[in-house]
Amino acid sequence: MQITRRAMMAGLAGTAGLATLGLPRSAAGGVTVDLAARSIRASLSGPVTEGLMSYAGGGPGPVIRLRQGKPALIRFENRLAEMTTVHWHGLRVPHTMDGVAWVSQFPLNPGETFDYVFTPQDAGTFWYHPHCNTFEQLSRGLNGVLVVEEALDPGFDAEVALNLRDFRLGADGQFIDLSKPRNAARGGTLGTVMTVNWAVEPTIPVPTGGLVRLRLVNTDVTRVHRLFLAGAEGRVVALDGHPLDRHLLHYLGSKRTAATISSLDGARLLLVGGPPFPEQI
Ligand SMILES: [Cu+2]
Repeated sequence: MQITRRAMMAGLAGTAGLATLGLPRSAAGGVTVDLAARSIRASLSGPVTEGLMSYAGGGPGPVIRLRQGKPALIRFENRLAEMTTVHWHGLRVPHTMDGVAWVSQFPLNPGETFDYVFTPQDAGTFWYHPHCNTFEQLSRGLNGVLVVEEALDPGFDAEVALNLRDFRLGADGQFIDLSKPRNAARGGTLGTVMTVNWAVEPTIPVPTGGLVRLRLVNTDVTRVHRLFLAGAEGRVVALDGHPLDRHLLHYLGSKRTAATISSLDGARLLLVGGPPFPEQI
């Protein structure tokens, strides 16, 4: 008997369901994302830094874009040499998809995979990170921005996701102690290399005269960012995924902030953050 592809698919559709056959589940009508955590080396401040961790090959985790009300399937693989999970910060997901080791799932050993399946209920700016040896994996760079797009496009001219993350590196570019007890008992141990999307003071082009939405995510566990905008008008439109009617872009402390800016003709916008306090390094 000759089985055509069509006949085979019809046959499968007639069985109890694809999942019970061990076939990959798909996010029908939604978004499927392949994601892997891995150890990498990269240059952040000059010398190559060993022992970084990322969900991408050479920089911060990818900006994952999902759609409000559309199912998402995120196929995760742990390529680290240690256990990990993925937590979806701020997203309302089923308990079993929340990625908290020993609470909502068993931690994933090196080489193991897990399908995270959920349907985002809220549009907004979120992020994802491990929830297993969390402090160390986060400090080594393991995180990324997650965007849930509105069901109806609000019509911005451009959108920029900014992942604000400090690293604790010595002059040789290698990690120094990730936390100091003295600082841990106070405001936290600040980083030594301040980055945006893993770059020090990057320049990011935006369309002239355009209405630009910034998606600011502070992926640092200790730092409060005081941000100021020069060269354009800006306003905060949402905080932690909640729309706001508030003016001025001013600060960001362990928060997710969405801001709009109107860029001026030929203007250079400066998003300025204050430096860490030296005595806390
Ligand atoms: Cu979190």
